[in-house]
Amino acid sequence: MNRQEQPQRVHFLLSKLEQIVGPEGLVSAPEDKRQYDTDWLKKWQGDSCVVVRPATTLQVSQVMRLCYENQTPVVTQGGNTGMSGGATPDGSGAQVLLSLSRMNKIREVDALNNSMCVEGGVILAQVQKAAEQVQRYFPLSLGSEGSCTIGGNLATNAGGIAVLRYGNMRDMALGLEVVLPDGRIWNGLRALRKDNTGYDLRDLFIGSEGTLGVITAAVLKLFPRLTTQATAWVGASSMSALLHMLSVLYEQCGQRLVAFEMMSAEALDLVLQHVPASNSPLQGQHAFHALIELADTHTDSLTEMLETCLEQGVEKGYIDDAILCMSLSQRQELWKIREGISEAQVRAGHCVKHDIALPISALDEFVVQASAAVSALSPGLRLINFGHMGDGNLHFNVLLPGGLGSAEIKTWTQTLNKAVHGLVHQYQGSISAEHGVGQLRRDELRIYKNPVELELMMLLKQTLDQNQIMNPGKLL
Ligand code: FAD
Ligand code: 2HG
Ligand code: ZN
Repeated sequence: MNRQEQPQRVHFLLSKLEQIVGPEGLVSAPEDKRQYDTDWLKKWQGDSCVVVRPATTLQVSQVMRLCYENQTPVVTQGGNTGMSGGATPDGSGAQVLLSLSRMNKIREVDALNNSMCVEGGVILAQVQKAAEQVQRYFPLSLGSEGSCTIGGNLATNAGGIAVLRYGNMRDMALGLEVVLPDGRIWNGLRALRKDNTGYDLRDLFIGSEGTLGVITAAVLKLFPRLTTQATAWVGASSMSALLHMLSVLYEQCGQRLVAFEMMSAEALDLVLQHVPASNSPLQGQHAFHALIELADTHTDSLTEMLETCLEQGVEKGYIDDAILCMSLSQRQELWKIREGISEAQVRAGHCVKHDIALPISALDEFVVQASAAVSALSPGLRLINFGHMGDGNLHFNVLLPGGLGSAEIKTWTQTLNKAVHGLVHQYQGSISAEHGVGQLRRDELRIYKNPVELELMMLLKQTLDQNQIMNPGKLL
């Protein structure tokens, strides 16, 4: 569309959209649109032509049909907490931003089937609460759980802190309802644990980052409620030592081990510096720290079990110090430190993020080599290394020195990405473990993804989204 055509076309589109969703479902004033057009990290600034907020699946379908017929690109957005710029429109003023924020109903809770059917815009924390009300547990847990949505969690196949026990979001979904790019509704809301009737379309849409369709509802799995917990914080002198500690816990606690979150001394220091009222859990210096949590449905002896493992860890030299939580408030304080890392990075300046996955057995060697590679580039770079070590996912982030201009930031970003992701590739790891590709990793995907896989992905995209209107410029 050329510039002269644009205002007329936008006017036409707005009036048609208003007929579908009513005035309360449209946001068009620039000052009101801004919060949708900018991402959480304030890294990407887009300019949508309008934000449309349908309230039902039928309305989503009608919106998509209209956009399909008019070849108008659509960017789907949930809680807008994504870290890869996937939910931010481009700056053309031509893309419709479809927000799921009004599709926030819990449709059904079936405790006997251990499942729950919810709309795509339901906030994750509300799902967790609804599960608790029927003595069940929904295990996806992220720092953004008060704002991110189930649709966004599915579209990014979110990970978080309990993956080592429960898997990713993909492992917590039974069925989906998806509005296709041409407006057709696929009702795949099956609440079954077994269904071998052909290709798995559900898994195709999970992790597709809004590029294949709009996830309007999902049937989620529920799990037994965890009633006992034991939490500890440990300090170790190396990643290798910490990995041995993880192994002891895995062997002796099995499925009771729900979280093993690592952070380097630099990551901890950053939190202590930038998050008010945070205190170092241990005395003395430790190169690496880990927050460990066991949980179970019944066993009362979890604290003793964890204590025994920690004693063994100290005896064998895997950890140098540890504290075992004795109260709920102490536990909350420790989690506050872990969950404060993202915010601390934002306050500290510009971080070049690397959300990587490696075989757990390769983590130590990788960290030694990658840390040396980063240090060799410049002594002014601060490595903020932390993550979900129990499942092999590191946030191997690098804080740049202050006062850099945008051109220097861009150059540093390219240099660091090349150094870190090049090494990840050598170790057969992934350059996006849990945050998705979005616009952040799109170009790098072409470098590191197997060409056959890429070609198949492009064929699928072409088949499902013939007019290429679903989140263009993201993922592929
Ligand atoms: P959005 O940001 O709105 O969208 C993300 C992507 O999904 C976009 O591509 C968008 O187009 C698409 N999308 C959204 N909704 C739909 C839908 N209904 N249908 C189709 N496509 C859709 N992520 C982790 O995995 N693990 C973590 O531990 C973690 N911690 C975080 C901590 C903080 C403090 C923050 C700010 C973010 C964190 N994240 C984490 C990233 C983010 O919260 C997750 O990726 C989350 O799943 C995104 O959900 P959302 O609803 O905000 O999606
Ligand atoms: C986390 O694990 C999130 O806290 C965010 O995935 C990671 O800030 C980051 O880079
Ligand atoms: Zn994470």
